Amino acid sequence: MAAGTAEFVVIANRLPVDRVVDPDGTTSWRTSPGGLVTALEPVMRRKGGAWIGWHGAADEKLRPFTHDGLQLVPVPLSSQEVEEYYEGFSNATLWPLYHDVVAHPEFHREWYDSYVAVNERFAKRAARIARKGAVVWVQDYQLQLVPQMLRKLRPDLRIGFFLHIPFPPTELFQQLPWRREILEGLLGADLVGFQLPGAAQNFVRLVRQRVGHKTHRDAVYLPDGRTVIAKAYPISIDASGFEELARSEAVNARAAEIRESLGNPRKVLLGIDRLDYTKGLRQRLRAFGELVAEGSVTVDDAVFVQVATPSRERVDQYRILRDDIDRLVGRINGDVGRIGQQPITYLHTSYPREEMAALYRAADVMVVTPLRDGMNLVAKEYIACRYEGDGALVLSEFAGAAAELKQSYRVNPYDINGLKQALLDAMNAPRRENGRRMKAMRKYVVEHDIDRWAGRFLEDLTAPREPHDKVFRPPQET
Ligand code: GDG
Repeated sequence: MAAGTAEFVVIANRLPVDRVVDPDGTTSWRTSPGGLVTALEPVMRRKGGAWIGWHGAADEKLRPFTHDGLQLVPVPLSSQEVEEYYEGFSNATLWPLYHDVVAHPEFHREWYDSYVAVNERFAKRAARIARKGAVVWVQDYQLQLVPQMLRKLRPDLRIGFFLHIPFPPTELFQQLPWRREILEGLLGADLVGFQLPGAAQNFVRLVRQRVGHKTHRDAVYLPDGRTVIAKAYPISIDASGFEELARSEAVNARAAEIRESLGNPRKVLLGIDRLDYTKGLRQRLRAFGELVAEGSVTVDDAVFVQVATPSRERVDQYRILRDDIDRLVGRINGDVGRIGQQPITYLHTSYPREEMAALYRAADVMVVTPLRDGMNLVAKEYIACRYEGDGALVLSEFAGAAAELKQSYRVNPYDINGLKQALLDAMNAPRRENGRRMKAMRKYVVEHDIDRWAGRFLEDLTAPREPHDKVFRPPQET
């Protein structure tokens, strides 16, 4: 695409497309299903926007191309950068650190150097294609230095940043050897969005303590007269798209087939997650296993279907987790299963959206029990698919979604007894009780969908701003 032409630019670690190889060997691109691209597509088309991101293959340079009317700008990554910037600093340092250190974060200086180099590449690419005064929206933890880098190159741009994962409490964030660099990187944006108000407050407090800027509520006053706003924008889903899919005949027929092949149990419980140590799979499966072992639930009564989508398979912690879960499921099924009747159906695979919707339709109880999660879209997708107003959601209080889905059965996932009780409550509640809860949650999710999320963020990002006149306090030592 020609330099200086894009009026709206999205920067994300990945482009919203996957490469597919057809049987005859030719390759083509398919839009990857995801709320973000669905929400941003209309804005991108209207404004002649561009999306900058890695295309998913290491050591390959591609020219910008158009797919389905979207202008895509691929950023190359070498295999060493995939190891150090992506698998290393992003997924073995920042990811565990930002998720309450539920796994141990690793700090390596060469990983950070690679993170800086890759962030710089993304920033330069954006600086080249953005039109004067364009709006640029940077996504997520892999690119926290981009706002500052981009502002240096192009002070005329309006820059927004959204963090999809939690922002840690100050005590944990302080562990990061590059804490100040990350904070300053984010402060290059005009608007920094988080999933929850608490995360925005953590950020503002850290900026005050560590960088020494003046702050007031959600505003940070910079010495150059800029004001950075840090606020919560809880993300959501394409609720009507999911509902439409869920209402289709094919999906309902498939849902019936799924129940049938599970032996038509009284209750089907379902978990769908990327196979990630933040998602609380161990605790959830143990709780269900104990219920069956002690006879509170029989195999005719209930089965648990757990879909664990393969994820980050080259990162050590994820390999260990996969083996742990394999063993745990094997042990539970071995201990309490009967011939032809296994309490847990475990699927380590990913499915098309239609199959996901069929699973949501087939499930009486959706079990979402992360140890820490920015939002958790699966919880909202389940609700969108329950158009008859039935079904129940068991939801961890440590998922961002818990702040909104107040009628769920809320649990502390570390409390196995509490978890067992919540599963029983959700399974055994009268229909009317679950109906009342589900209707309230549906109303909320339908009203607060992804369009509204993107609209609110972009409206705040593009609102007129005057330079402030706050006195600058010199930065304290860190
Ligand atoms: C991060 C934050 C935040 C899963 N398996 C399949 C599949 N999925 C889809 C789900 C859902 C998405 O992936 C997972 O979203 P989550 O929100 O549950 O979790 P993360 O991937 O960890 O996402 C999270 C999110 O960003 C958005 O801001 O909510 O807290 O961690 O949409 O449906 N989709 C298909 N097949 C699968 O097998 N098609």
